[in-house]
Amino acid sequence: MPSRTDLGFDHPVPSEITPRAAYEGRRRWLRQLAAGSLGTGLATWAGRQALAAEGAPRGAALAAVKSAVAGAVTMERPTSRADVTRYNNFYEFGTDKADPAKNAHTLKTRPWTVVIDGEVKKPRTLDIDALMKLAPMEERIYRLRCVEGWSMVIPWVGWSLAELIRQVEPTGHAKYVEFHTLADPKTMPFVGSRVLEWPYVEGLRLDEAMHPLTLLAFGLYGEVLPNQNGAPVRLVVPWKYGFKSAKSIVRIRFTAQPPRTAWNKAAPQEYGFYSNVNPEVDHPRWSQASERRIGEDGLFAKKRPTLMFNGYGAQVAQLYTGMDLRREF
Ligand SMILES: Nc1nc2c(c(=O)[nH]1)N[C@H]1C(S)=C(S)[C@@H](COP(=O)(O)O)O[C@H]1N2
Ligand SMILES: [Mo]
Repeated sequence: MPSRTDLGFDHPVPSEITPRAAYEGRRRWLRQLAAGSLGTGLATWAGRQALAAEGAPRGAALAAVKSAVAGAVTMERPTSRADVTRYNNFYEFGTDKADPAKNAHTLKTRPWTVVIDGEVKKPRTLDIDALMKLAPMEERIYRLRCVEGWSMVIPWVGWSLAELIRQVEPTGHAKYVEFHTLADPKTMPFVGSRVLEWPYVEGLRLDEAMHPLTLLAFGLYGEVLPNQNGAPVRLVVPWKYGFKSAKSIVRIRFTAQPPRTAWNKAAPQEYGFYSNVNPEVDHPRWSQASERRIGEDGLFAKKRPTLMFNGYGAQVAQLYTGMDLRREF
């Protein structure tokens, strides 16, 4: 992102979380395990992985079924829960990777409503708990590639955004979907700072939003989302750079015009509307040909080659046939 360099020496130091909070979180987790309230299958597997690593205090379990969507489960080794919950970009809570884990405890995720409006026949205002019940939770293990040149593998819990879109019935004018995120200066210390224009807004073309891989996520590692990862609901678009995956969403608006998005407004020559992962189109200030996988970033670790569409080309390339992806980056 424009304000930082990415030298690879900014990996967070061990947890800022108090030992007591971590300890209590783990005890609650063990009680849930003993009570058998963790659901079955992958969610439980993810829970055990979570137990093995430090990170954010444990949240409530979120049971999920294995996803049947093509490409939804990579066999690559997931990034540790500690890294997923401590190495974050969430500028509302600060611009250092360790800031969101330190500061996002102030985010209030209940009550929380999401407004769905604009070019739809059935606009709705949904309480977060009602929204969560709208479709069965699935576990999706996706690669996440940040535009800064690093990547992770994250086991998300959620369901395809398409499930919601079908229910609200977009009108014939709907061509884009806009995602508005919370901008609350009382709980978000960096809202008001001039790094970005707030609220953080992202957007997709309607067909991208309808793609089965586009996920509305409510959890990770078999638990509700930690605040720093965008609780209580965020977007995950695995073939696009991470900044498209807006956190802490409060409004989903269908529009005829292309949305003005936060990073595009801040630096249009650097961050295009599409922002598909593309190793052949460099960022003006660095190459996008390779990436470092968080957790593998020792001094002598090799970078990994970045894959077109972050490796999801078989599923999504047809969305872009006929487009010049250098021009429409
Ligand atoms: N509201 C909001 N959403 C956001 C961001 C942000 O600063 N604010 N950062 C984005 C960026 S740059 C990335 S890489 C991902 C990081 O998600 P993670 O911290 O859960 O890995 O969130 C994205 N969503
Ligand atoms: Mo990012």
